[in-house]
Amino acid sequence: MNSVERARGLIREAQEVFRGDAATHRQLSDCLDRLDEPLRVALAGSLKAGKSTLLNALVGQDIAPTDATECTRVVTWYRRGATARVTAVYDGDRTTDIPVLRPNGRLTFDFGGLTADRVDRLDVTWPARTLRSFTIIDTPGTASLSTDVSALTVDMLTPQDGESGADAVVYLLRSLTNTDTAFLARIGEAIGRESGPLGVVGVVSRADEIGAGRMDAMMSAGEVAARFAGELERTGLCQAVVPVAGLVALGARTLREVEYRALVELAGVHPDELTTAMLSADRFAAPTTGLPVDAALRAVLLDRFGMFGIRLAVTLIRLGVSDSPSLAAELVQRSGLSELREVIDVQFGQRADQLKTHTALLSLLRIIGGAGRSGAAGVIATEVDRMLADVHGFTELRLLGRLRSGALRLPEESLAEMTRIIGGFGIEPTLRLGLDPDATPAQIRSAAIEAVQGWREWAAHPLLDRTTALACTAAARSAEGILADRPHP
Ligand SMILES: Nc1nc2c(ncn2[C@@H]2O[C@H](COP(=O)(O)OP(=O)(O)OP(=O)(O)O)[C@@H](O)[C@H]2O)c(=O)[nH]1
Ligand SMILES: [Mg+2]
Repeated sequence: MNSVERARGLIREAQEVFRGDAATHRQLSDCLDRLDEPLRVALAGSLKAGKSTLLNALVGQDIAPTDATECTRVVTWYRRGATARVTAVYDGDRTTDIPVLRPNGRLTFDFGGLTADRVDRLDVTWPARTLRSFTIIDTPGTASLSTDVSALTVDMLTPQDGESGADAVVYLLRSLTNTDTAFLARIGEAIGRESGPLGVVGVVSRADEIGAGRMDAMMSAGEVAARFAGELERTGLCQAVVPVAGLVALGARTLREVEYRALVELAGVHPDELTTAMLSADRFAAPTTGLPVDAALRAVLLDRFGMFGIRLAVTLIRLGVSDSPSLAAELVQRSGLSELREVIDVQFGQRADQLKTHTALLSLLRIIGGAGRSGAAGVIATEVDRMLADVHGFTELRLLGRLRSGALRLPEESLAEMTRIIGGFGIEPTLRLGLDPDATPAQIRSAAIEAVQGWREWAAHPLLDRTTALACTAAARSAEGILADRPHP
């Protein structure tokens, strides 16, 4: 029986035990239902880190207000629905529809007479494809651990009841501050229960602004932010770190023909002249620059792509990109969004069941009152604790975070191999074993046997410290898992 089914079974058993307690029974039903819903991914991070912009870029549509005052202070849930609709839950249990406005083309949610401090949550349903696989939760920026709004985000990520909470987190930051490290550690503790975070991906956000001025437009965001990403990886708090320029990505995914034509016109300007006109944003948007594109449209470009995005687009057009879909694709690739989507798929999408099971087990423990309970509930709680410690997928996720932190004493090559075998690049057996996708069952089997033996030998190495030896044992177990899943030839 796989771990989802085991978790379902335990929740049902708990329902039996709490048959007579309507409130607990309902919480347990919610817990069960959640296993069939899309994975809940929260976007968290410091103030103005670019969370809402990144959400829009991931969805490929403008659905989350950016820079707006009231709505950015409220936790907002984006779910898939047939129609676009925004509902505020306020004053405890009251709800009201919130109009969506676009003054000057900028999306805002009109709170009317409501103020952010009265609103517990905004629920947005939207007909967007990405939301089929993920429910995305946009959280208010965290300034420090002590402010009210930060507390809202912490509560959301580390829920006290069975209702809310995220299964995975994308944490955005522009520089690694103590607040960020403390916050990440806190999330890690809560989500992974002291043994390390489950499902946390770091994003070095607004990557186009890092090293601004010095930047060569053809450099990918990755190159610019790689050093910083390395620092974040060494904290061991995230499974992967990706630099992303969300603004460029969003602009690209929603590129309009009129914008494309304006960029083509700019690309036709003599390079020296354009470089001078683009020395600063003010200069670029000024009414009199002698540039072919009118000032209003230049301001729009600046707002939608930023200076880096415009420079990058112009360079790409000069290099021969000759239609708007190709330009959009190149920009998305270079913004880091493609890589982030891949990482989200590998770390969250492919492991959705495991992440959801993990959240469900923690909720179950909270609902039934933990292992201190006696009787039938105590037996269930003990079994939940055992599952949390034993489910190998959980171990793999915790280990993925630590692999890049330098905590394991293994050669670089073996670390890369360990990342692969525990599913760091995808959970398909061929990916784990580094084989061709069309490898035969016999090839998979023999490679898996070899991997089991190799990692067991490492684990038994007398000079290895305990942490590293345990990690090698975990890698051997991952390889055994591949063997266990396939019938003997
Ligand atoms: N240059 C650049 N600007 C960005 C990028 N992402 C966001 N911004 C700008 O940064 C500002 C804040 O962006 P938001 O997406 O609202 O950031 P947020 O983290 O949601 O902000 P709060 O919710 O208020 O904490 C806006 O002016 C965005 O246009 C980016 O990748 N590059
Ligand atoms: Mg925001």
